[in-house]
Amino acid sequence: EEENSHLPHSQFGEEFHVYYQPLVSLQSGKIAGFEALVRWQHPERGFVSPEEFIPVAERTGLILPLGMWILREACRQTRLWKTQFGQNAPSIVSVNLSGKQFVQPDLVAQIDRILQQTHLDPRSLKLEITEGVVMENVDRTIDTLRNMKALKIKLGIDDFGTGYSSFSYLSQFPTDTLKIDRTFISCMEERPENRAIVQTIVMLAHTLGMDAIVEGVETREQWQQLREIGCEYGQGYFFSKPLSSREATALLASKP
Ligand code: G
Ligand code: G
Ligand code: NA
Ligand code: MN
Repeated sequence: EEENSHLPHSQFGEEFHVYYQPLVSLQSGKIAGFEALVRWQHPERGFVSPEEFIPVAERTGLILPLGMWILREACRQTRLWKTQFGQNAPSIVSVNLSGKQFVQPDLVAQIDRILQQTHLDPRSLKLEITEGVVMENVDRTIDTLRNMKALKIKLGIDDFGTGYSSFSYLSQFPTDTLKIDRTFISCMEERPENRAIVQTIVMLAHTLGMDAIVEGVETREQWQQLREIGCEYGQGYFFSKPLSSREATALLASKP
């Protein structure tokens, strides 16, 4: 089929791996889901950070087939966990979409096809789009987000607080979560104004009918503060670093 116009999946699978970082409910401390994060193990260069290769993949267009491979892989794994762990399976997998992917005219059709192929319940999939990308062309964004929402998937705004948001538009986005950029969390203890900013963003999320997620939670102290603020979910090294699918499976198996 038309997949033949891209590299075969197996070629990505040799060097690229999808890792999974737990998303934790801050109230209960339980795993609510995972964020899928791509890793590249280059045969000569060794580990290459996505911060390095994602921008290159965007420029060259490789992000389109690679991004779809990542999405399919994450959906396949999540569906597998569902059959393995049933009620105790993570209820959501969150996958990052790059700006270039977001503006593809056939994006929604491609997502729909992957959901069909992997038999994943669309309510178990969330797509994360950065604040910078959603604010680039808000009319197009509202259109695209609505079409995505029609698939019954979840949507999240990523790296919130680093770009420039128009709040009037934000209220028109059919998004489910607002993820607060980790730069605000990292110096929350030393700088009280950062705590106020986090608190304000959490309130903003709730006002807009969204749940708040914080990333970069590295200490118990931060976890406690964020829980007091009323933030629903967190991820970060305090809970777990991103895990290979094997490690993530072992973690799920170890939970009662
Ligand atoms: O996993 P790590 O924190 O090293 O990721 C570094 C950057 O690469 C982050 O901005 C993250 O959002 C991005 N990134 C990681 N995995 C993916 C992916 O699968 N797709 C896209 N578009 N970006 C990713
Ligand atoms: O841009 P995005 O939010 O998708 O990036 C997620 C990146 O953050 C990943 O590369 C992941 O490895 C990294 N990350 C996850 N948890 C932590 C943390 O607690 N501290 C720091 N510094 N980075 C983290
Ligand atoms: Na992300
Ligand atoms: Mn982020």
